[in-house]
Amino acid sequence: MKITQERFVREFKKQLAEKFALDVKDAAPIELYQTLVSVVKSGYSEIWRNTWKSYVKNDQKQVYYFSIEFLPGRLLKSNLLNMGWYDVVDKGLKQMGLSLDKISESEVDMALGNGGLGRLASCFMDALASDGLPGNGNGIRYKYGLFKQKFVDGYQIELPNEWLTDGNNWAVARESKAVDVLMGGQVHLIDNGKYLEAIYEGADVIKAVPYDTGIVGYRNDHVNTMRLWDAQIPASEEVKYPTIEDRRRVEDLTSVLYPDDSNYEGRILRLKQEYFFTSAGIQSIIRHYKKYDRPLNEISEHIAIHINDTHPAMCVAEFMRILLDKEHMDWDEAWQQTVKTMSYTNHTIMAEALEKWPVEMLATVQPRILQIIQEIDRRYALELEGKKDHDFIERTRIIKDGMVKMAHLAIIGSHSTNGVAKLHTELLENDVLRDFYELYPERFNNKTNGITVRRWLQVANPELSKTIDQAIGTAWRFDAKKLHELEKHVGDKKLLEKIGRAKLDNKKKLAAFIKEDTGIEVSPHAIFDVQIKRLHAYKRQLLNLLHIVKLYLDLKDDPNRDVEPRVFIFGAKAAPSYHYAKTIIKCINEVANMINNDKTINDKLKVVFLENYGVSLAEKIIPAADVGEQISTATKEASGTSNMKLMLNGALTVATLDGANIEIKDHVGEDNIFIFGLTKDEVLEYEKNHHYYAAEYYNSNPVIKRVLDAFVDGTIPNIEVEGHEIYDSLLRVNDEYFVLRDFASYVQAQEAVSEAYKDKQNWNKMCLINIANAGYFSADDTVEKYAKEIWDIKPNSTEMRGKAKDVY
Ligand code: H53
Repeated sequence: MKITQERFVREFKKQLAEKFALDVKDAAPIELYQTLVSVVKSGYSEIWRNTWKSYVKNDQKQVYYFSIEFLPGRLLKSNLLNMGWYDVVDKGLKQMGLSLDKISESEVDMALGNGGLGRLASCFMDALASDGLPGNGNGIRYKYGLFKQKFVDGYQIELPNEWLTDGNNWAVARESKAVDVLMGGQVHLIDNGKYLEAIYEGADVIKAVPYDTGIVGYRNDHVNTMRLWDAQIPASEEVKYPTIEDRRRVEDLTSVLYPDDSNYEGRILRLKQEYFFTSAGIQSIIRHYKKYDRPLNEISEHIAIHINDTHPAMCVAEFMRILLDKEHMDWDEAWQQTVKTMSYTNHTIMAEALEKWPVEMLATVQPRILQIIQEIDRRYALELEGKKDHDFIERTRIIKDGMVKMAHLAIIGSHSTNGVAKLHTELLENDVLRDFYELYPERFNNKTNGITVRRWLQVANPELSKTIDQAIGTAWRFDAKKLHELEKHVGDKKLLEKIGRAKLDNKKKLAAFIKEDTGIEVSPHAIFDVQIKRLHAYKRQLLNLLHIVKLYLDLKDDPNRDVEPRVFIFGAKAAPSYHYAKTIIKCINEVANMINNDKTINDKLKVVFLENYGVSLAEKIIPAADVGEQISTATKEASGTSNMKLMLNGALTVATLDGANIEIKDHVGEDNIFIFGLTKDEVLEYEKNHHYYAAEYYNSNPVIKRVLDAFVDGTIPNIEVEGHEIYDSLLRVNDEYFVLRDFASYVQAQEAVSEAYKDKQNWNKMCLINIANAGYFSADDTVEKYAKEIWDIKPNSTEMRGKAKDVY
């Protein structure tokens, strides 16, 4: 729909009157928001329908991205931007005395994910649509999103996140597309003369109802679908669930998102969730495929299914189940189609995150799926007999010691396994999945993660976006790699000043938000040093904290010390059951209290821990960051994506040589990033030879000793228990993540940051180089590589990218 300001205002007023019988001046923010969503939706619904129809008409190969998490955040502004409506709507609302920023605040974040994995899935959704690619999301519509975080006396408290209270205005429920998912009970295979028939007894029938959300591509008349499934009781089964508790047993299946990131809890409900959305998705894909009478032994030429981490690994077995039991295909043919259809991304090498499920548990969730996995495993071992030694086969088979290894299922059952950054893929190939790499070298590949530059720069940081437009035009808005043209302007002092000014404006906004949210006053002229990510020991928020305590103690020794003022900003949720992570939160909060209330410190040092970190809060923090902390122990962070978002917004990175940090360094050059710490080889060597003794660093480095002592000698108040826990984890449990080993090197890097900040012009130059190189981490390009090298799908639109001009 072509929109003009006049037309938008008319439509908005009309829908407000129809929906709520209200005038603009009488409407509450939520009513204004809901009206705006309806107007926006009516703007893309026809394109949505046409996109889908064109896939069918052109018989186009499509990818289905299966992910147990999606973390889209708010959709309003990003949809407006992608539709090309942003400015018109902004002005139209102003004309009515309204503000887009304020209305947008009424949108509750869609927080159906924990962190990097879920946010990546949403960046990919946006990129698939913007690349004009036929791509669909498949996941779970949790009734409760990731918990709301509050701090009480410095401790994290979790509150339920009932994001659906006002309804979700973007999604469309499609009862007519519901499918039945069978769980539990028993299964018998009966030879009926023609084929083996699977007879289910005593299984629960669960109705999976899809909720579809349109994913609008950037100015290309292309809208894809993210399909999230809700669990309901089928009408025919109502009598089986007479009490509220009985009903809950079914409905609770999609109630809560498990709040763990890079970790898994072996709970049966989680396994049920995994089977539920996997089965619902696969059934609906095959049903749709069959609608057009296409032969099933060619299905892999028409659809690709992506397994995002191991949670949807049962896709392999469910696909086999349908081809075997419902379509009566023979095993070999079904297996061939399955392997050709499936692909898998590994997102971690951390042992605790690699899912293993007890065989008995899988038997109670879906006995037929277990049978199929057992058969895949048996055939796998048989196939390798005589080709590989016994140990190799035992190490790599799917079922071992009564546990089903989901990563093995995903690798054996798919044609592609990729890591998410060069280093990560290298570690998979040479270390964690070495055996499989030896077996299937052609299946392994790297796809370094990417982010959507639209949300993380165009929407989140309009000031910087405009500055960039003035320097290099608007082509970067269609092709983020064009940001690189900024490098030609590295000597343009006016531009450098403007970049500095945009940052200062954003810092002022964040300072106002911090004041309103926490009561803490911070100076926008201080360095804003940001660490935003899940709280996890390997991400080493603790290293950051130890450095802060050092700076504090230095200032206590010498209050007149000449320091570059800093505001340390944290945003992080800890899994509710992750005790150590919560201890670190408490300690950060108490250090913050101590420092912020110490009059002798003044504006030289401030520590702010913002509550309830999520996508929308990230959009406020990132544009205002001067420094991004990417300080995980080398080898532990598969990729990281906040590193990319922060550099894109002109923050300089303090980084270990871990995950995608290495590729960031390769792009910006060593002079434009602050690298420190152990390398991958050093970490692996320590881990192999066990000759790291943290206490040596404590005993030999008086700074470390003094900082650690502050945790146990009462210097930092209110952490009697927590302080000891930290102290013991480093000295008695021997510092699993090499915090003390990297401390001195980290301090040095931080000193270099302070020194560099003194020369503002040079600092801004470094920022420019970071912005200019961030385009290499655009999700549009990452997804294009998946499309070409893994999924074999092609764009259907007439390549609008780069063609629409004069956006702003
Ligand atoms: O996935 C991100 C990576 C990040 C990694 C993260 C992740 C999760 O958020 C959850 C589970 C998991 O196995 C991995 O920790 O390094 O950037 C996207 O790839």
